[in-house]
Amino acid sequence: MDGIENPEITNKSSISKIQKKRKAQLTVDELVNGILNGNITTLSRAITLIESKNPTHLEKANQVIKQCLPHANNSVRIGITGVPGAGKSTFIEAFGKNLTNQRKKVAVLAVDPSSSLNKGSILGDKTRMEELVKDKNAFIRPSPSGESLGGVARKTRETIILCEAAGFDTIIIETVGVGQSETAVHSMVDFFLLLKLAGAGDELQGIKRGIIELADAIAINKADGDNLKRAKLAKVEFNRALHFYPEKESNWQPKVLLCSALKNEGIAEIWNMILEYLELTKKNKYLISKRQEQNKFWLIQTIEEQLKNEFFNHSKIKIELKKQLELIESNKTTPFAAADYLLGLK
Ligand SMILES: Nc1nc2c(ncn2[C@@H]2O[C@H](COP(=O)(O)OP(=O)(O)OP(=O)(O)O)[C@@H](O)[C@H]2O)c(=O)[nH]1
Ligand SMILES: [Mg+2]
Repeated sequence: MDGIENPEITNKSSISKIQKKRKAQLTVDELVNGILNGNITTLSRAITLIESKNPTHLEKANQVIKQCLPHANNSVRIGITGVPGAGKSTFIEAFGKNLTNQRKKVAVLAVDPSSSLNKGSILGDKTRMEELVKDKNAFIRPSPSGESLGGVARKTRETIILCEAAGFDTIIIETVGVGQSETAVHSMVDFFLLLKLAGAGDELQGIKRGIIELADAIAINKADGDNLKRAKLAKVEFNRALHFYPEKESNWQPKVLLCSALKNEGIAEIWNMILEYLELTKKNKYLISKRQEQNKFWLIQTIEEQLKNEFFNHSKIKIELKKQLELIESNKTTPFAAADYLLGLK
């Protein structure tokens, strides 16, 4: 059968341009070589493959990741969380610039649970990272959209490997302090930093006790101008509160610091503290064992995620699940009997 004719308004030259570009897909070797040479365009293309839902892309992405793996693992991975408006973007700009000024190469990634809703990303506001965006030693990549948290987290973790292979020695992973995303980020970083605001209570900041427990440090941001006094008070309170938490396996005593991302104050101190943490945890071998534990955790996570996807995407299950849901609605079966039945089908 004939296809649909091109509408007259279609620009023929741009069509041929797009077609040429499609043909110019890089091979696995080209991708790997580009990444190892620190080519940012190639790195971006490889990440796009990781994020793709096309099975052939995935296969290719897996080969690229596998070849990059021996060149990965040699960065400092820092997680940063905080409620909307805490100043994450402003902080990452100041913190990142401080590092690139020291000739470090900084990659900024995100685990954004809301991206599936608004198709956007918390890193979308690159305006707050104006300088870092332009910096040739920085690489900023928003969260993949249209994915479950598990999917986003997995892709971000794979992206870390590619960034490390591309020579990025500091990986920053941003997440908004709501939902389960902090736990996911915590499980892929060496150091977890919580950004807080002085004055607003925990309830107001939507921060659960569990997150404070995950934090290796709390930075009270916006400690400037009229806010400075309140910030200092908050520091005393947090320091007191932290003493009630159980000792960390790392033997690290979580710190509370003040900073002003806007005025670039207290930023260098935070980096120095992270260096101190690394020194301690390298010495007591916690860092290595933590990364190993994280790898094991991700193995199990990936299996769970994959099993779930395979199950729910199976054509027979899709039909039967719908039927079982109707039976549940009309009280003709129980959720457990329905689950047993469905799980037994495949
Ligand atoms: N006074 C002051 N304002 C700050 C500071 N850091 C950030 N801000 C301001 O706080 C507002 C929010 O900052 P962002 O960096 O966008 O905060 P965010 O945490 O990235 O917010 P989301 O992207 O919405 O999650 C902006 O208007 C910033 O200019 C600071 O240290 N001091
Ligand atoms: Mg932001």
